Amino acid sequence: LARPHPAAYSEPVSTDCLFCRIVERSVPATVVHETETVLAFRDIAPQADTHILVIPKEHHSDAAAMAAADPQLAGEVLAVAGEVAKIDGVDASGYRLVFNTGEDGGQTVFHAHCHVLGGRNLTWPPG
Ligand code: DGP
Repeated sequence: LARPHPAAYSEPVSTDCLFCRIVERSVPATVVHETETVLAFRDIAPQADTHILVIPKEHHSDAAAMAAADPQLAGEVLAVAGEVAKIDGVDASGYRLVFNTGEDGGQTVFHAHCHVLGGRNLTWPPG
């Protein structure tokens, strides 16, 4: 039997997911911007003056799963990333968008999120 497409496993809310808790406001966060489908809030352990996480409100385990299940939503996450860079005033100086994915990628929270990092000269390659 063919296995269902991975997108078929995605759920709007995952009961044991920290970022789903932030979306429903049962865990507090400093919200920077919000749309009907996307939430942006400050990272609890900032790695730069600007360090904002942009997440889909719907639960997807990582960026690839989100893009496979709902490409428009992935685009909305990117658009909000650009908007919060403007809100923090780093759009002119430059900033970095990062989607850590899986263990080797350094992902620790398995709800898709885009890191928006800026406000300092970011080195390359990352660690
Ligand atoms: P990653 O390692 O790419 O999965 O990034 C997860 C990020 O989430 C990490 O930079 C720290 C941040 N984080 C973890 N717990 C919380 C929390 O409770 N609140 C906020 N605002 N950020 C959190």
